[in-house]
Order: sequence, then structure tokens, then C-alpha cells
Amino acid sequence: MKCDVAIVGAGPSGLILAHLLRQAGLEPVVLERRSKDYVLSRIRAGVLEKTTTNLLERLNLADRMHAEGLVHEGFHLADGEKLIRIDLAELTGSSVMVYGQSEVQRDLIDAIPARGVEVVWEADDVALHDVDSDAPRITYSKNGTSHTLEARFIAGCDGFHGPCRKAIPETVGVTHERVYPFGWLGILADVPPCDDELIYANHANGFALASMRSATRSRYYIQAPVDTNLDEWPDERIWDELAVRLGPEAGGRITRGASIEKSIAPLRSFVFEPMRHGSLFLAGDSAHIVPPTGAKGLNLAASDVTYLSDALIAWFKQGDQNALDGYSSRALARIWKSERFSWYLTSLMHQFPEHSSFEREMQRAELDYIANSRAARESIAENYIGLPL
Ligand code: FAS
Ligand code: PHB
Repeated sequence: MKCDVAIVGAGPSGLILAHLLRQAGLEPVVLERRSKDYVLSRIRAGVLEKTTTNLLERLNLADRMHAEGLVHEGFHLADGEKLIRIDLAELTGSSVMVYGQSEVQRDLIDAIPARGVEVVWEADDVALHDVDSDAPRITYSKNGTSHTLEARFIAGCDGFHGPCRKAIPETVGVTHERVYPFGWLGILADVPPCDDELIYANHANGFALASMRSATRSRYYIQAPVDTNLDEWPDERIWDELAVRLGPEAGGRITRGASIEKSIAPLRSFVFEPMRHGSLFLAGDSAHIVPPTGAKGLNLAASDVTYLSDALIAWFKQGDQNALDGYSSRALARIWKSERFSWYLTSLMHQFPEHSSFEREMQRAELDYIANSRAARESIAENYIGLPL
């Protein structure tokens, strides 16, 4: 089988890229290890920057998002005593969209048949070959039958654990990483949110986040050890802890109910460079990971594939090599600034085992400065809505 661009991974990176290339008349093929239902079942990001919503509008796939998504013009930082509102609208004139990644994936997947996007679900043993040549290929198996997919380019949209980053020789790639000494224990529950906006809380017990998926479905997180045994965290214990960590104002408004999903996710900052090797290009989590504190993961995937699709289309349509040659450095410039913001907010809002009373006082002073400085709030706001492409 032959195609223009072979895309490994049907997460947001892979599917948005596939739709963008197809919209330009190119022939991508997506190879996804999991089933469609499995991909749809994953609970992940919740906040979309204009970077992402603009892409869905460009693809004419934004109708349900505008109908069901929640436009948020602000969010709060909680310091254990009070809420500090970051007024996105007043500080930046912009906003973010609260619309779960699962819903983005559903919109992308539902459009596959009508748009003629080819996706091979449950593709096993994906292996890349000759990526540093002009004729790269991918071998894989499906239902026990072996296949070869020839393509002019390969897009590695296979997330942190996929094979594409590993296809770049260790002598070429450079990795930058910070693993945090804690994770996020998340729950999803069909109860109304405790506030109209998101609340990120710094508390002596640990970080907490009050988020949502709709006016009737809430998403909460608490900082917890990565090796936490979820059996030791029945719902009531999580609700009790959230009530303490979110502070007296918001904690008192929590509506309790049975969790419909409960999971623990590790936190790391990670960047791999370069994001290109020969005919292989990396996009999304295959090249970088951010702690979800800044709500950047999905949105960085969107900016990567904005740059990459523009460059691939320019190559196929005008033979322009420059945009492809500049892809890695252009994407990394935005990635590093988002890595910084995600690291900053994670460092500000979480309790670290190695912190002394001095570092804890630094966090309190930073929060007090933010509460009393428009300039500080404006900096946070412009990063949270997403820096320009
Ligand atoms: P993804 O990981 O989403 O997709 C990669 C795809 O490649 C997957 O479908 C995978 O099955 C497939 N794949 C992997 N190996 C393969 C192989 N060998 N062959 C074929 N296919 C293969 N971001 C936020 O902004 N906010 C959040 O709250 C948030 N929460 C998260 C929680 C968890 C548990 C995780 C893991 C991530 C979270 N993220 C969050 C980040 C997340 O949203 C990512 O940024 C986003 O999914 C990135 O999209 P992709 O780059 O497409 O990678
Ligand atoms: C979520 O709703 O899952 C969410 C929202 C904001 C974040 C992280 C996660 O920063």
C-alpha cells in the first residue's frame, strides 16, 4: 500500500493532522494500535486554547464544541484561604474552551468516513524502516496478516510510549526531562461543578484542581504519590480531601457523588529534539510531555500539527522544502515556552517533599504577589490562553 504521509497514532495529533492533509487533497493513512472504542474511552485533557478551537473550525468540525463546550473567561488560584481570580477576558480579551479531549476525539473520528480519511485500527507491531531516506516505509500486522505501507513522509503522532521517537538514533536525539515526585489522582463524577470556573489550589496537604466537562459532570484531581493504591482512596476520602484543599469557599460548595472514573497519572516535563529525522517528523506527546497543570498537552499537539500540516502541504503543492526544514525549530520555540509555563505553575501549586519552610514561603509570597499585581496576573493569563503561533 502507498500513501503521501503515514501517520502513526490516532490521538488528537494524528487525527487532526490526517484531517488537515485530507482537506488539502493529500493521501494520509493513519495506523493506530488500539481500537476505536478504546481511543474514545480515554479520559484526558479538558481545556482548549484558541490554537485548538481554530483548527476544529478550519476543519468545519467545531459545531458540537460550540454547542456543548463551555467558554471560560477566567479561572482561580486558591491559596488555602481565598480565591485569586485570573480574569482572562479583562487581561487578554480572550478566553478558553472547556470541552473534553474525548469529545474532540469523537468529533474527529465521526468525520473520518465522510472525509475519506483512512485509519487502520488495531494495527499491531508497527515498525519504521528507512526513515532517513526519501522512501520510508512502515511494516505492521492486522488480524495476523503482515502489511507494508510506503509513504513519502512519516508523522510520529504515537504519544510518549510509541515507537517513532525511538526510530531516531540516540546519537542524533537529545532528551530533556524532569520527573515530578508526585502524580494526579483524578476522578470523574456526574455531579455539578463546585464553581463556574476552574480552581487550582495550593494547600499544605497538596495540590487540588476543580474542573468540569459540563454543568452536570465534574472532573477533580488531587496531588498524590505516583504509586498510590486507588483502593485506599474510596470516593468519600477523595471528596473529604478536596473539600479541605480547595479551601473554605469552594470546598463548601462541592456536590458529592459516585465516581465514574478514577485514575492516577504521573507528571513529567519532557522534550525530545530534534522533531525531525530525514523523512520522519514527530508531533504531540511523541516529542514532548508537560505536567497537566498548565492545560497545555493537547494544545501543544495542536500547534505542532498546525506547523507540520502547513509544511507538508507546501512541499506536496509547491515543492517548498523550507517549511519542512524549519518545522522542528519553529515547533520547539512554542513548546519550550509552554514547558516553562507548565513547570512554573506546577512548581507554584504543588507541595514538594524536598521543600523547606523557605520554599513554602516563596510559594505563599508568589501567590500574594499575583493577588496584588495586575502585571503578574496578565502574564499568567496570556500563557494560559496560549501564546501566539
Ligand atoms: P496521544 O498519546 O493522545 O495519542 C497517541 C496515539 O498513538 C494513541 O492513540 C496510541 O494508542 C497510539 N500509539 C501508541 N503506540 C503505538 C504503536 N506502536 N502503533 C500504533 N499506534 C500507537 N493534557 C492536558 O492538556 N490536560 C490534561 O488534563 C491531560 N491529562 C492527561 C492524562 C493522561 C493519563 C495522559 C496520558 C495525558 C494527559 N494529557 C493532558 C495530555 C494529553 O491530553 C496529550 O497531550 C494528548 O493526548 C496528546 O495527543 P497525542 O500527541 O495525539 O498523543
Ligand atoms: C481537566 O479538566 O481534565 C483539566 C483541566 C485543566 C488542567 C488539567 C486538566 O490544567
